[in-house]
Amino acid sequence: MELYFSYVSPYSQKVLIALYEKKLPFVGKLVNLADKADVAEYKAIFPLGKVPLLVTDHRQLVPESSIIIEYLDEVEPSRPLIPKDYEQARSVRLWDRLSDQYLSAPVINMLFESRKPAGQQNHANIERWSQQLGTMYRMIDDQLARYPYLASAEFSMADCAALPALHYSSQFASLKGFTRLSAYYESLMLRASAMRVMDDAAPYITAFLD
Ligand SMILES: N[C@@H](CCC(=O)N[C@@H](CS)C(=O)NCC(=O)O)C(=O)O
Repeated sequence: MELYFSYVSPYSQKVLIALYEKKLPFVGKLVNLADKADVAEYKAIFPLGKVPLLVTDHRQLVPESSIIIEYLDEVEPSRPLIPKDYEQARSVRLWDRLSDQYLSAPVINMLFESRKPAGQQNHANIERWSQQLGTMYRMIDDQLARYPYLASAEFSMADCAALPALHYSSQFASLKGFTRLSAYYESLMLRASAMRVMDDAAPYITAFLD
């Protein structure tokens, strides 16, 4: 398997965490989203130009982080990231989607906004995205009263999605005051998969934010 990815992309980080959790070997193909030639070359493979993208051993293209993780569960079912039980799987898919849509999406917007000179930043948008993050923090904190992980009793795809987003969002909107969420974030960050991804990503993130 090959994975086209960017270390800066939370959706890529989500899939990297899943690959390391499942201990699946893969060939990493870094895409520099800031380099026009690199992006043009990548778009020849995947015209939408979005990372991550998995290329299977049969040369099938599997885009979209959640669809990639569904595929990984087929390849290596013994450490499932999407439970077999329907109700649990639905909860995992829901919290995966909420994390992607309402944590990762505003966080990416905030990241790009923070790179603009102070005078050119759109404060109304920053306020809107911050409020969205605050709402998600409240919802996740409440949800964590049910399970030790975001969507079920076991680590799942929902946690793979939430962690990279929280890693970024905590720089913009403090987790303080959200006791369960803070403890959850800290415990996830101690997982070998997460430490590896965040350590590898750190220099790329620093360069991106510079
Ligand atoms: N829904 C997609 C989102 C992928 C996505 O938006 N990736 C961003 C990086 S975070 C990207 O490739 N952006 C490049 C572009 O839009 O040209 C997923 O879950 O994989």
